[in-house]
Amino acid sequence: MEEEKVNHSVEEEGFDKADQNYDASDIQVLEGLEAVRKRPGMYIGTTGPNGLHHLVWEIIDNSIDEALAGYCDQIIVTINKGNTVTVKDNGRGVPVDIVAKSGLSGVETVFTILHAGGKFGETSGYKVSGGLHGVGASVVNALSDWMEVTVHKNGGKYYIKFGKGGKVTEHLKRIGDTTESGTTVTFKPDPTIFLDTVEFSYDTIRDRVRQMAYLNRGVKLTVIDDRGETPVQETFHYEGGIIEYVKNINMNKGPIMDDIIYCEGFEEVEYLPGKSGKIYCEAAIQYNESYTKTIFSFCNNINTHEGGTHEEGFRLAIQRVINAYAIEKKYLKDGEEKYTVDDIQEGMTAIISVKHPNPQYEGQTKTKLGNTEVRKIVSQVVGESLKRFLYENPKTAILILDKISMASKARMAARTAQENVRRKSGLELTTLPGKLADCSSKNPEECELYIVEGNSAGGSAKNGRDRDTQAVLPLRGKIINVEKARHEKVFDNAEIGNMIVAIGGGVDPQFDVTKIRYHKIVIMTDADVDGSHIRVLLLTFFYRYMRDLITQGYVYIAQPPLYKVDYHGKAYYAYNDEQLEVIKKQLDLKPGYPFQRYKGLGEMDDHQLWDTTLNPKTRKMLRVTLSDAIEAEQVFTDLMGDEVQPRKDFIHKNAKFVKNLDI
Ligand code: TSJ
Repeated sequence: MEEEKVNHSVEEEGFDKADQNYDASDIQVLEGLEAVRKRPGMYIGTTGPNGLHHLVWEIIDNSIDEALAGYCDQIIVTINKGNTVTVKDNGRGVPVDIVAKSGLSGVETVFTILHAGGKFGETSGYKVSGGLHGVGASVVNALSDWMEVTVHKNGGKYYIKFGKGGKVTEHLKRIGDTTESGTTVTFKPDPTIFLDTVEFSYDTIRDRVRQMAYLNRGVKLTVIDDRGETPVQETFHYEGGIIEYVKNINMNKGPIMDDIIYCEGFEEVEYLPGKSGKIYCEAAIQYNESYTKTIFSFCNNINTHEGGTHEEGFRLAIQRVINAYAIEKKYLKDGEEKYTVDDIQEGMTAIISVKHPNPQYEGQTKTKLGNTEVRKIVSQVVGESLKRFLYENPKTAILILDKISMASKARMAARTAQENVRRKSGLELTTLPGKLADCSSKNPEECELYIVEGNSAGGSAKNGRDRDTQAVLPLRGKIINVEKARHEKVFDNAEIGNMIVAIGGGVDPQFDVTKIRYHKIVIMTDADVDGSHIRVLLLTFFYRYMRDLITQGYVYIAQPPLYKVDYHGKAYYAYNDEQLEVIKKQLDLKPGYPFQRYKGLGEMDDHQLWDTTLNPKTRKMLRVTLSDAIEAEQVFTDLMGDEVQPRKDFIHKNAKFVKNLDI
């Protein structure tokens, strides 16, 4: 009962109070590690694969903090045989002497006492980083089967080991001499906590480690997978930091300039009464020849998906500086409409990264930066650097201003055209397309829209579906590649227009996910190269023009079977090669017994389509929830870009893309 109360108070008081009391030298005991084990979700969001990997991020963050403090430039992350993880850095080493407040050694304090501010949600929303050490290591310890720490410091090598749940099993002792310094931590996640899986994903860890290398320039990060026959190893080290990040994103997008506009600055602010700290701000910008914007923002190395005050400051700056420059250089004449932020961001790739001692996160997924003081700082830093860049690089400035001016003209032309069309035809944007076979239910929660490749499959789907809740929109041929087309062209495309009207939520930046008419949008394409191409085109369209549809998990990929075996008048379906083998075995079929390999959806009749792909009771579907827009960006870039090499890898990457989806 006592413990219940402790838990409760932590939930009630939450972050604000904990934060006010927190100080690097004033470590507070809030509750025992037992509380973490009781409610792991409160600390790491989930006990699924995301939560499992959170453990690794928590440990790496400590080494990154040491690097940001200027004492560490190398971090090695190893996935060992047996699915343990080791993080090693060459920093100063976690302090080993006794901490007055706890009466324990520094190491033991960091690993056994739950620190204020260490509470973080699924989104890593509440993360205090940048100089405040030890945050989260105790949470990892609490959720580990065992954990060991080696510290090299002041000529001595120290060792401590913890058992299940973080209890000390071998106290800190000096086990030898050393000339090095640094911290090495190894842990094994507790399988009684992580019931789904305790297997680490190399790709997931590699992607995050690479991102950390981009966001923290100069730090050399290595990731090693030691589980296989031959070890796999990659090292990431970017002296240019986010400059190289932007270059990488633009690699296949056709940059229109060689340089990157780099902005940097910091300001000391009183973020709470009596508490001051430095807020660092960095941004890197480069234009490419596409018509889409690719802007990612971070606070304390966390991707702020929902934007926030740093992005607002960025927008204020680019709008102010670009318009002032355009007026001065006579791009804009007296009385002409100013460039909008959308005009300026067309074809812009940018990374915005701030580091804040006391970040406040808001929004549905707690990934929106809320600190109001950040707006002005980012606006000033970006404003000054951008202005300087334009004056120092007049040739590049012309390329940029030409691009923006074209975007602006196109926007005005599109607006006029749209108004004309609407006036002339009296067309209401709500008229549902004729090709759509809608469902009778008007309750979006139970409604599904099948977007089906090809007319014949569309016909089978229309006949085979449940008319109450399942709507079918057949697609004729390929849809436009939105990555390479102007906005007006995109909206001219009939297939796209049909989808927009059918789905009913409009398009970004005004897309309103609360207005969509179906809560499941199911992409149904053939299991061949064309099918996967169409699928990627559709996903790209949703990603660019209805992003919330994807981020909130409304998009699915139908899984039609690949094989059918007819046996004694019954049909057996297999969705992959393994299943086909199982069926052959179970039916005890002789080698050479015929089976059908479906080349397209069109080969199935209504009933077969219903049985295998449409019937909610028996079908299988993949849910598309891109948790990391940045990874998606790389995949889309590779797939959709002009470069030949990435295209060659099309099938391969497409497989990776689907794997990247949370299923
Ligand atoms: F969190 C952790 F304990 F698990 C952990 C901490 C894990 C790893 C891999 C590295 C670290 C870590 C901590 N690396 N470097 C440090 N540095 C300190 O803790 C440290 C050392 C000296 C001083 C000082 O003021 O002298 C201050 C700090 C924060």
